[in-house]
Amino acid sequence: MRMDKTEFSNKLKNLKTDGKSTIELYNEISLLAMQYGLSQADVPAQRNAYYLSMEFLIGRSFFNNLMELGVLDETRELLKEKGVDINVFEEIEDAALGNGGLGRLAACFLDSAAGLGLPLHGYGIRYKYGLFKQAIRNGFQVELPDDWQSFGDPWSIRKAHGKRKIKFADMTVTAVPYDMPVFGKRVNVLRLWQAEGSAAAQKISEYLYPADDTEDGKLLRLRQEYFFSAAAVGELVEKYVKLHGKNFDDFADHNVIQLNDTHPVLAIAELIRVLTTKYKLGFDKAEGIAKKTFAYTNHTVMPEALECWGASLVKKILPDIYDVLIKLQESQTSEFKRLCCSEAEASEMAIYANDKFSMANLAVYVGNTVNGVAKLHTDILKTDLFKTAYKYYPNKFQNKTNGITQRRWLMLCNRELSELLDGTIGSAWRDDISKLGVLNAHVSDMLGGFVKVKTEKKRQLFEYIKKHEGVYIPENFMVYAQVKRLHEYKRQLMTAFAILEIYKGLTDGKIKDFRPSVFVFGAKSAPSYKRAKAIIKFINDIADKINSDPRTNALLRVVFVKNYNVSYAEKIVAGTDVSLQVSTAGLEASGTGNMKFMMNGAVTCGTMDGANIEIVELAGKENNYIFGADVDEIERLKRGDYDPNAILKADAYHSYAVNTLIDGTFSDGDTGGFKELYDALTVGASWHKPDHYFVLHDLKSYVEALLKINTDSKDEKAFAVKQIKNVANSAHFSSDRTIKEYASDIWKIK
Ligand code: 26Q
Repeated sequence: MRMDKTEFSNKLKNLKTDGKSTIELYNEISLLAMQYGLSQADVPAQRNAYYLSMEFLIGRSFFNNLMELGVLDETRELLKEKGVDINVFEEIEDAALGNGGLGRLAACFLDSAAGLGLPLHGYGIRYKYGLFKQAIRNGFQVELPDDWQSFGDPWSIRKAHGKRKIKFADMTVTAVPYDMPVFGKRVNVLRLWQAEGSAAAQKISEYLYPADDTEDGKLLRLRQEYFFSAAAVGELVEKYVKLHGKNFDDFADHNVIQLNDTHPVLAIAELIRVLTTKYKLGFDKAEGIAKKTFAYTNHTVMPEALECWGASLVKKILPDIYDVLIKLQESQTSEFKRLCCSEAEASEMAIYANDKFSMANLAVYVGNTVNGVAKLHTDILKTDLFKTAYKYYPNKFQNKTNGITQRRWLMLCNRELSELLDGTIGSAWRDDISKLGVLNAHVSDMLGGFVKVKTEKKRQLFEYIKKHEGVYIPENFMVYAQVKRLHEYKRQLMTAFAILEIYKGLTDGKIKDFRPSVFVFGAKSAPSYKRAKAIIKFINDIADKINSDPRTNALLRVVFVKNYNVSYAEKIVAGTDVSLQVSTAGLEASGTGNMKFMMNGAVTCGTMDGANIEIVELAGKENNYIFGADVDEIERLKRGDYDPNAILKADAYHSYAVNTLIDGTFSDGDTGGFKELYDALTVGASWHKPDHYFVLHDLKSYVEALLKINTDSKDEKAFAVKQIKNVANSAHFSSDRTIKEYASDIWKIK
């Protein structure tokens, strides 16, 4: 049933709110908006791009969808008339079907493609439980199930007639699609598959990242990856046959499939399997079609995050896929012979080696393009991770620097700044983000307004933190934030040490005239990642100590926000002055949080890593704070005899901070976690040298950068200029720009 805007408004006006719970209202309004939104659905495009991803970190759909449909303000007003504050819907939990940057990127991409009117659709898994909810007990992370569907799921439609059978050697699973429309200039679809059937079958779509430290866990993850890849490929082939018949010569003219990291790479083998078995194509022909259809994005250079599958595991549950993979290996071997690769080169690029299948090598071999997600990252792919492949297939490699959607990450999360921009440069930037650059000529016009907006967004953030964490932060405080997955390479531990050094400097009088500052952390650790969990405990202990010390707590506070998620991020990015992006150079592929902060007018305090490099290139080094070793320096340190213990001996402040791990200042509750962190820095472990993320090497320059920021910020106007310059040059980091590049250089869609 079609519904136009007037009808939507009338229905909303007539909505009875009395006596209804928030959840009831949420479902009713959402369903109304769905009906209205789906009335705008388009005719299918001739050529479509599909984004296969294990994660879609959508967050809350309610506000975003109403905004995309152009009815958010009206709904807010109408509800107000009825005595309902629209913010009550903040009670509705996020759909956290992802755990970090890769999943959030997928969500931003879908938003941008719909916004630009480009036919890009998503395929993923409809997990029953999203990323765990994080509680902090006694400073430790505790994981609780995230039953996100308990509020209802009005933004999805179950499409029972689209269900498919997915066959494993030991069971058959039904994949049932749930469609989430993505509203914009076009209505695209995110299709998430739910596993149904026996209890074992249902398990496949139960959890995001089942623990994979056991054989059973690995098996389940393999099933998940094949499950949604096969459902997607099967559907695309069937659709093609319906429209164009069984001649597959044009398959790649109508479909392009983007593989979001290595997790969906089995889709390649599945396409070849279906074409060769069901439609009797020759292997070479099927391989040729796959080579035209798939493109691969790499999101990490950390070897442990590149998916590999044990050959016996694959053979056991997916014997036909095993056969295809072996044939691909044979075809690869003959191609390498033709190309005269050396044996060493061939084994480096091999799909099958040491009884394992490398999903990365498979994706590089078959992928029509291979892309990194920031300039430096793509360079590292070319010169390091995939250097041999780059030598033989240089034309496959491309860079596509990540982006974020300004609709969620500016218009929605920072209405105040958005309205200020309208008043300063007009509202054309809302339809064409590249117009934001106009602001460069109006920085001084915006100074006063900007400071007011920032102060207001900080006030809102502090109120939220008070409500959720019980920590009070006085209004005049500067905000430094480090929010991201917890990982050693991201170096939250280095920030913890820096805070301890500042704390000591304040207590012993070495640091004077310090502008009151709060450090805000938000991070979830993988449940089995012991060191990351110890770092969370350490930060929470530091927060307790500093916040309760009357000598310093008018100047310095620390908050670890629990259950950091997309909705929390929306508050934090808007209310932050300084964005902390301090990964070891060469290891953060891009980062996207850095872009969100930039767009909301925070300066970056960071290393020359990932997209930070492009951020400071565009916003100006003078408007940001870069410190620490760059990639070349890190390479030299790795080759030389880097000695963190010498640094510790020479610097009393460093040794104070690091020693708190073992001198009884804090207690890890006899878990041994703090000692383990200390040892990782000072003696190393069987798998790594001491301090292999170079925390101690960069710590001194980090503290100096933080103190310089603190001093600079006392000139409120000069500091606001830096912040505004960041906003003014952030258009490049809109995912609209990124998606346009994918659409023209890789997907060829219009
Ligand atoms: C691999 C094997 C086994 C189990 C899990 C995994 C696994 C799961 C998730 C490996 C990697 C991920 C997630 C990676 C991720 O989020 N990467 C981030 O991607 C962002 C978008 O491109 C970048 O901005 C970040 O720099 C990058 O860390």
